[in-house]
Amino acid sequence: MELLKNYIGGEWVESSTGETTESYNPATGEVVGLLTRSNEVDVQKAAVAARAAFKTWRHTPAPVRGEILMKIGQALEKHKDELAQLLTREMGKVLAEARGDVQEAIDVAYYFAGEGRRLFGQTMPSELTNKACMTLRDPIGVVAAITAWNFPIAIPAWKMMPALIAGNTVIFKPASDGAVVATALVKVLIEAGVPSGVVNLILGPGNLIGDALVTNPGIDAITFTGSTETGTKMAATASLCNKRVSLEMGGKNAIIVMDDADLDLAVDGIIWSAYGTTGQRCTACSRVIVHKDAKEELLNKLVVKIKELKLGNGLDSKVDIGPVINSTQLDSIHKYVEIGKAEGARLLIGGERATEGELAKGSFYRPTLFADVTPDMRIAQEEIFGPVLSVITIDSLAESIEVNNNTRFGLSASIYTQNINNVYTAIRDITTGILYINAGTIGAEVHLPFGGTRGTGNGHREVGTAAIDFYTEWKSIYVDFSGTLQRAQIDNR
Ligand code: UN1
Repeated sequence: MELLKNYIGGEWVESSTGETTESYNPATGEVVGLLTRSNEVDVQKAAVAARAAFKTWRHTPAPVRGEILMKIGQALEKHKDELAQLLTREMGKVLAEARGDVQEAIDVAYYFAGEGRRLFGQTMPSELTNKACMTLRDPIGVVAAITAWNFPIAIPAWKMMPALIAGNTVIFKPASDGAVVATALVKVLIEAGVPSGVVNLILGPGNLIGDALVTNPGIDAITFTGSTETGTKMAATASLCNKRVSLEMGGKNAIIVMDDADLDLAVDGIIWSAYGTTGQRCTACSRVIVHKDAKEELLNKLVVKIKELKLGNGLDSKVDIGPVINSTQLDSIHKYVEIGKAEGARLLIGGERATEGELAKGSFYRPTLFADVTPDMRIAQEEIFGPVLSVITIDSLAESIEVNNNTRFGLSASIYTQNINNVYTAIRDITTGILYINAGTIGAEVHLPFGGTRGTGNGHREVGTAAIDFYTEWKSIYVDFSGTLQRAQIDNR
């Protein structure tokens, strides 16, 4: 099997350790790729290459950088099918969703290609005569993009496209469970004409190279999507190095279903948000907060739909739910199911591995539904990242909003209601970064800011124009054309 290497300064190179790791297909257990395993020496090489490329890339006019992003979008379109197939083989999501993952990267490439002709600064008057003021956006320098396996094309693109359009160069460190796809993505970037050193790929486990990426003095900023535990440690280290870090971490996203909701519509949104991508989205719905008068009917409808869901290999077009990413995650999900039972929640369906036939070869878990969950139970508070849904019953809209807001995370939320007053109360009082009305908790579009409040992140947003704020420094310019010394705050008083 071909060894997948690092891509540093325009060359494919083996890591300095000479060691390798494997990436497995979670549906079949087969090896999908053999990966080089880097350490801090390789990080240093990538940092040097990225710094060298930064000198010319930052002077490449932003509209020209935009043309390269346009070509990235076109190349991704050309390779969409093969990338999607590989993506399903490496991380398991069903093919239709894998195509969506690639499409999200295409969208973000085109969106930020256009941004190359904007990157707006501001002009403003001076308080002194014959003096002009303006602001510009400067790139930060070298950005390390540390990404998750659950959107192995979209999330790297979310980070790389705004970083590149702003004039930064990138060191891309994908999750090991998505590294084969990441390598294919880098090949597409090369085909599209990204110059040597502008994007560098470094493969290896986060516990070996994560720290080196954060502390290396040649790296200026870090953008991370992954676990709350890792991200929080990373931010602490980064702040000691005075580095900017953007974190995209956990979620405990809820769908509120009011007594006036269209229940069939709500059921469709809940099934898609909770069990789509096998529950492995930061935005996945893992809590339903239902009004007591709608509860019984909603639960009955959910159980009927869950029974219809077909588990299997995501390459099979009849399959609804693929595997979870690996056996460690399978164990972690099952541990939470045991915790839920011990806490007194009522297991309605699921709650076990699926092992019949071919499923035994992979990491499959049955879609799971708990009722009679109380807001403070661990299964209602902690991110499970799997197909496990907890239903909490409430008496009023005010209570539903309080329960929604009362977790350590704040990524997305949703409300199903036909009442316009409920809608606007929710818009005003729900404190997540993303809110859907009469739609599930997943499916964010790339031209709106993406991110969450509280422990989901650290105040930054991905995609949309908001992302540019993270990848640039504001520079304030004062041009004095008076020919005399003018002292602000003094001479004009
Ligand atoms: C994630 O799970 O980290 O809104 C990203 C969504 C997708 C992105 C999810 N567009 O569900």
